[in-house]
Amino acid sequence: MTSNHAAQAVTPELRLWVLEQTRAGHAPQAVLQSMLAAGWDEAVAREALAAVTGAPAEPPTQRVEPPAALSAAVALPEPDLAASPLYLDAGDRRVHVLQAMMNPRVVVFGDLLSDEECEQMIALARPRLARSLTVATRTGGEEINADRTSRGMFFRRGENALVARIEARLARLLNWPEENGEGLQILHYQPGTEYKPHYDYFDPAEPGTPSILRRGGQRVATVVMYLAEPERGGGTTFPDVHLEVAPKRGNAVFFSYDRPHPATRTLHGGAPVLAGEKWIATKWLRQQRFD
Ligand code: PD2
Ligand code: ZN
Repeated sequence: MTSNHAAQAVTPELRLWVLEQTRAGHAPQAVLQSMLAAGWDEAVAREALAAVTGAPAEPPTQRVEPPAALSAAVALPEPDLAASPLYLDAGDRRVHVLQAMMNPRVVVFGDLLSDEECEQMIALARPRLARSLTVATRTGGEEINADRTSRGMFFRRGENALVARIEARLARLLNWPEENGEGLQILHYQPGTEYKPHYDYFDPAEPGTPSILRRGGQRVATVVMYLAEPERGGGTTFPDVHLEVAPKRGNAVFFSYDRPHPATRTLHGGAPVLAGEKWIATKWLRQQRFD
């Protein structure tokens, strides 16, 4: 469906489109929203809807904002894959490019971290791990979050030489300022634990989101680095595209999202670990400086 912003009237094309949407079972309000988001004048959109449904056209009410999916896309972190390289120079390390998908934007890297770096990260994180707790809405107390059964901790950005080195490497690899990154998060999964599918961006509909966004803006990309591989299970899954990334030590999966909306197809989760232990380091990248 296209709209003519210069002279808007109910065209046969628009009428046909509304008819198809209605027959496909879409609610009149949803069809109206789609027309508004595509740039149709509200009075014309309501007239087209009325012509198809047979109901009298309702007068335009308050201004309806286009949905978030159609808000402007933002600049994103992105490795330079224009020349289809097998390796990328990440400053102090040559990183392997193993796989790349456009929609959702997902890139799998090999050998991003050495075995020694993985082991050192685990050793530094282990004494500081804590079980994720959330407020129980029913009791008001605290309870274990069933969607996220791993244990974790955060390093401050540049907290030690190893963390600083990895952050500089990621900034170079993804062409994104180090200052826009959150501190690295380390997670430890034991058999039976998982991270249920979720989005990493902050949901604009949540009341707490505006205050979170004041520090650094939205998250626009994630890098999950595998520090220790389980024997079975524990892949990073992208259910919308039926993709599963194997949690191989030293490898990483990068994905970006240009708007905080499921249209990015970046729903992802950590599959249950079936045997062995899985350790990851996650780096979330923000739109602006995260201080
Ligand atoms: O452990 C993972 O594979 C995983 C899956 C989904 C990690 C995250 N999300 C995350 O750290 O955001
Ligand atoms: Zn995630």
